[in-house]
Amino acid sequence: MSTAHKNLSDFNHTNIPPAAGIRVGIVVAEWNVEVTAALRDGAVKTLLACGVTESDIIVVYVPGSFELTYGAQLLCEDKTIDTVICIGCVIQGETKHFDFICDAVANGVTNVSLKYNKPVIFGVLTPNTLEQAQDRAGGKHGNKGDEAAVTAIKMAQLKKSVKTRMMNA
Ligand code: DLZ
Repeated sequence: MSTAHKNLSDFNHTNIPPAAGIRVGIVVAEWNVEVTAALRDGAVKTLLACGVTESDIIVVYVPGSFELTYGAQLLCEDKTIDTVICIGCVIQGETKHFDFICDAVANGVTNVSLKYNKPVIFGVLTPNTLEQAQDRAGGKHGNKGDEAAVTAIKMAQLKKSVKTRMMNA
C-alpha cells in the first residue's frame, strides 16, 4: 500500500496513451492548500505534457476533501468532461475526523464514477504528517498529482477504446 518504494512521478514502465482531445475536470480541496496546490500543479503540468490542451482543463475548488465528491458530481454532469480528478490532503489528527473524511471521499468518488459512467480519480493524500504529504506532493516520493493525471488519461482512453470496440462489433 505504501508509496515509499514507488516514485509517484515515474511512468517509464507504463505506456501513456495519446491525450489530445480529452477534457479533464479537476476538483481541488482548499484544506492543506500548500499541499493540494502542489498536487494540482503536478496534475496540470502532466496533463499538458501528455497532450491535453489548456482549454480542456477545468479547475474548480471546494473547501475540504469532504466536499470533493459533490464537486466531482457537478463536473460529471457536464457532458463535455471525460474524466474528473479529485485532489485533497487529509492529515491524520487526534480525532476520528480523519476516518470519516477518508471513508466518505473514497466511497463518494467510487459512487460518482459509477453513477456517471466516467473515470473519477482519487488524487487524495492520507498521510500521518504534513512532512509525509510534502514528500508526495513534489518531494522525495514524487507527486501524486502526476500519478492522478496519468491515471485519468489512461481511464478516459480505456472508456473510448471499449466504446469504439463495441460500436464496431
Ligand atoms: C474539518 C477538516 C479536518 C479536521 N481536516 C481536514 C483535512 O485534513 N483535510 C481536508 O481536506 N479537510 C479537512 N477538514 C475539512 C472537511 O473536509 C470539510 O471541509 C468540513 O468538515 C466541512 O464539511
